Amino acid sequence: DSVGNFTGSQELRRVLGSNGTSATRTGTAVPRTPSRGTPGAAAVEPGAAPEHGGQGAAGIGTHRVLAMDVTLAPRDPQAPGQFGHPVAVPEDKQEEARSRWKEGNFNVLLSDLIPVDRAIADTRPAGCSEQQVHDDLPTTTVIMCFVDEVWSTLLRSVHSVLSRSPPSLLRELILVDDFSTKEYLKEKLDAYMSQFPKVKILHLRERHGLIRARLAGARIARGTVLTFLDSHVECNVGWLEPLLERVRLQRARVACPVIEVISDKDMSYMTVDNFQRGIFTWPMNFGWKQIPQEVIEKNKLKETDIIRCPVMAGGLFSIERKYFFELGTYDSGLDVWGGENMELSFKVWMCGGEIEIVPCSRVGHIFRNDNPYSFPKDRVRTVERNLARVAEVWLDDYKELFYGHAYHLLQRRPELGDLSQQMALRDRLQCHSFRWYLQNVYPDLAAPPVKASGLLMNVGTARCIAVQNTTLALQACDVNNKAQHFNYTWLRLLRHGELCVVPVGAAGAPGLRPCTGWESSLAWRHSSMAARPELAEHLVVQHQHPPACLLVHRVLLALRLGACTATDRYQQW
Ligand code: LR7
Ligand code: MN
Repeated sequence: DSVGNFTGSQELRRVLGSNGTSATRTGTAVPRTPSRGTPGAAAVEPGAAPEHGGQGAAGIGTHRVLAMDVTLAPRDPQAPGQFGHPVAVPEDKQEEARSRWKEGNFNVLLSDLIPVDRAIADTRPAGCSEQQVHDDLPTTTVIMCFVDEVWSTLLRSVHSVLSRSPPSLLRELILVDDFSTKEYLKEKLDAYMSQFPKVKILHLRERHGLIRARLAGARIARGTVLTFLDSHVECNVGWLEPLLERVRLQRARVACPVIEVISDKDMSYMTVDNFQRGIFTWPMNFGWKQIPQEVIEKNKLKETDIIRCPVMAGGLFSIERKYFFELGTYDSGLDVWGGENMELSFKVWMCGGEIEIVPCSRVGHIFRNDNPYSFPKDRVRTVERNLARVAEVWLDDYKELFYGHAYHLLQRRPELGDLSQQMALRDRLQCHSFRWYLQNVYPDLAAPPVKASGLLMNVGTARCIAVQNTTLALQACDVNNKAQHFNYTWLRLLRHGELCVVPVGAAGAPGLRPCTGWESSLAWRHSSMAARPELAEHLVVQHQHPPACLLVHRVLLALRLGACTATDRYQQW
């Protein structure tokens, strides 16, 4: 059962091909009637105790997933949005719908229109309702953080948890109010939730950001397992048992549901493609990537098979509470939003755990284009700083790839705060290297150690730069000559062994100096990759003002640094 596998059950070591990735989900409309009838999981009244397959107190056995399910008998079958169907904005409400959009960055008017306990189609793959789970599944505390969430959407999230989770497994549902400003999220929310003894509300007295807000919830949780959810979700029938089953079987494991799509426009509930892994691309952008069709066929993967993921989306997952704390929870130095899913994913895998998607567990989520709440500081800088913290602690030398793909970070490195505790934690847990992670968990990630390597050929003279002792010379190009071989690193250094090309060396011309790692004054920008196409192929020293270019002097035929001139072939490399 190697960790390089896509799934928990199949032998798969290599990744074939690669498809496009994306973090913005596109859904497929589900059948208009909840046709995938679940003979075994008939409607059960909320509040009724789940039946446990005839097992007495004497022995622990398994039973079928007997999820609580209001889907087949909704309160008001005629209500708009029932069964997850799309809803249209009434003609006379168009203007109102538009103006209310910004309350949540989705169609808030429609959310208010549809029942808070609507039914949705059972989108689980065939076979899920027949699966067995243990009788002694651990209990869970569901933790839902929110800041200024839309009232009806928050209620629908809560109702879906309460009505589709077996009461015996749901220890409590903790709502963490991250210092919301909306009046309705104060006494009115407390009053509404007081009818559900399992719901606890924690009103934070200052804005914590979702990362520290989750931690505040986790600290008071009493369930064996923590299950985190966003506050604009709808849990589908049978969502909880398979997650808890996977954690029960292996405590060092994070179990994630398939995240389905609640349309921000018409509030319909849509299913998504199967066989998708959670992955990231540089500079640490989360996305989903389809397992290649030939891999699915060759290994006879089934839609219900567990899918192992290099990283998780971040919002929806179950993790054993004690294990979460053993891992040091999140880096609490992460601010507001972003990057914490990368941090926990790397930590889990590199320190002996695993992350998987459980296809029989499905939860809808409203995907939207922008955060509907304010960031205490600049949004982009907050996320970049979080990611840089993660890179510094977990990526080893590969952090250069992160910085190299976020070029501007090379020029203005974010102030990262103290990382010593995170470093010490990684030491204490004796975690694997990032190289191990790449080889064993995410072998299909392109992570070349340098951006480019080879000869530095001047276009105007067709001659190449060579290292002669400790100076630079121009020579006839020769690929077999090691002295002409350079690496162009992710930190934009032109490197030959331990030596770096510096803009101005001892002789006032470009020269060589021992590299010292991070040194933006030695960085060369190869501008074919830049926003100035007129400087295509130039090697530009960015930190000089005005920027200077590496060139071959037309008369002396020697290396110089000079004013950048577009289309000058003596400046092209
Ligand atoms: O300061 C904040 N305080 C909060 O309590 C900011 C947010 N929040 C709450 C917020 O109300 C929401 O319930 O935290 C939750 C997540 O915030 P969203 O919904 O704005 O985040 P998202 O869905 O756009 O982003 C995804 O990435 C985040 C990175 O930090 C979190 O991990 C989210 O939980 C995560 N959501 C998902 O994984 C659902 C699938 C989306 C994807 C990919
Ligand atoms: Mn969300």
